[in-house]
Amino acid sequence: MITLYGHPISGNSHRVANFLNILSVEYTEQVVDLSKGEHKSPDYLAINPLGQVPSLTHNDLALRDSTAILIYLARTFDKSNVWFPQDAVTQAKIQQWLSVAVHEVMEGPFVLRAIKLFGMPADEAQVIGKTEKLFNDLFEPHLSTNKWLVGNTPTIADIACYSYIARVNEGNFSLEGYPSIRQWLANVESIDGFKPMMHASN
Ligand SMILES: N[C@@H](CCC(=O)N[C@@H](CS)C(=O)NCC(=O)O)C(=O)O
Repeated sequence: MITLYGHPISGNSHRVANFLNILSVEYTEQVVDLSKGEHKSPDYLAINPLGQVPSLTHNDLALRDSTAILIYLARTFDKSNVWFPQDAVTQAKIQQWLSVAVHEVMEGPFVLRAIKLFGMPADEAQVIGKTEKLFNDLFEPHLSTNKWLVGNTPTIADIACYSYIARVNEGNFSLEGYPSIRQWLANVESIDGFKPMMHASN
């Protein structure tokens, strides 16, 4: 049995929920109420000592970190190996984007949204600069000539990078000047089984 411990407005949780849906894997969703501090309760810390969402349990296995969980799900349930192909070059290219998903995407789009939604203390002008640099130097040029982040079909790189970029508008950042990023978001949204991420205002 698979349980996803997450929160509906957490993009890290959405990455995993979205991929479970796309793979048609049955799972139970357990909401961890961050506003009530449930992620720091002894019961939850026994699953994830970092006290973060998401975590995933599969029978006796407990995993933390959204991108590690994506790799586990791809290896375990994607028998065709299209979401995380096995050759070295493709895996390395996917890892480049998983790293961007947990570093640059978090330092830019995630923080912009967290400033607006939760009042996270941060230098907003600096975070806008990081987001613009990430989009101008990496995502927009790459996606102007590529439909997907790696190769000719979607991979876990697309799933990992999607959620916070799709909701960067909730950080008052417009994607108006980034047509290739907007097209890529639409491409991800057209994948069979795609699960939308809840809007923070819902
Ligand atoms: N590297 C982790 C980051 C997880 C993370 O930062 N989750 C946030 C919610 S989106 C969280 O639980 N924050 C609460 C805390 O760190 O105390 C992942 O990719 O899953």
